[in-house]
Amino acid sequence: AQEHSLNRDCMTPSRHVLQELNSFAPHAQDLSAIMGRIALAAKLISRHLSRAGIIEGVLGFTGERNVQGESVKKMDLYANDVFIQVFKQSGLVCRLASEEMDEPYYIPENCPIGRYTLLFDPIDGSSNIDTNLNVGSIFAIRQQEGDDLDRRARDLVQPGRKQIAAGYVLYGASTMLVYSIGSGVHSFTLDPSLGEFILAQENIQVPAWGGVYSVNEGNFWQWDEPIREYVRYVHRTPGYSARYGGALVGDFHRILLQGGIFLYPGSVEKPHGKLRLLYENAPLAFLIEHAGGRASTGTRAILDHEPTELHERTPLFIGSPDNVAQVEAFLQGKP
Ligand code: AHM
Ligand code: MG
Repeated sequence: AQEHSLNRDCMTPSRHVLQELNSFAPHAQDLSAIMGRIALAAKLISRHLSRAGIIEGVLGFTGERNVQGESVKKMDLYANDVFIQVFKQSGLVCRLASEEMDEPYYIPENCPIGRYTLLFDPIDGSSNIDTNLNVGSIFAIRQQEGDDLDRRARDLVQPGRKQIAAGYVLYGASTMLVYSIGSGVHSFTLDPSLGEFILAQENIQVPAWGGVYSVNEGNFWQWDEPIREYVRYVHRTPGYSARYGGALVGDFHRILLQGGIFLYPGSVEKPHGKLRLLYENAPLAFLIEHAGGRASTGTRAILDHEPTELHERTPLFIGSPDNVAQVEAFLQGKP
């Protein structure tokens, strides 16, 4: 029994990657090292968040606006820098693209051998920070393709099917890391006494149906009629419960474990919704598909959507397969 529990205590994300892939597989060592660096980024961000209000630079805005015209929070910048710093001198990742950066960031010293690209949302749901509610980080790993110096990063502007791994960190009551390299979805909890992420649950499967629906109903009058019809249907049908936390990672985590659906439809103001394909929708779509669920733009799988630009947005309907199919039926006018 002791051996079993020690084995479990030593199951960090880097080691888990080696267990999942054959250790001699071409990418195994690289992906294991990448996961180790992401875990370090998560710990740095988690530590910073946990001292909000007592150290400088956690709460509030920087006074600047990002590429998409949104006000930048101090934590957005800190977390973005953390991801860049942990991959310096890694020889792994040549380029990083994030929600907070206009163009991809190059790490020239890694480029001769760096074979991967990291796409990430450093702090997702950052409006939650100032009130001490959960936020997250989202990431995806792709094989480096094309010319390193192509600043427009055409090779990154490709469907989510190109992802070889994806995951998120949830900074909640505890800090969790959830990832997949295409063989199941696995979660880890940060043990603060050890400073390590330790395996919590392997091969997570989303329930086929769930009663939770998660959507910002403040946008009701901005939606197209089919979405309004769906939400009216939910209101008059027993068995549904609304849950919306303002941070996608937290809302998604609940649905992954307990079933249901998260919706961010297009609206009059934002016809493609708010969430970004490459940093938010595609990584979570990768996870949900590997957990037996579905993610849809309303008309096709998120992972098959062909982007035309780096910071592109799409509507998002993600969660239990039966719930997603039902929303699609409403959108097609045949519920
Ligand atoms: P952010 O990455 O700029 O923080 O924006 C994404 C967040 C999601 O976490 C969340 O689901 C959504 O925005 C909430 O938006 P809204 O306030 O419109 O409901
Ligand atoms: Mg985000």
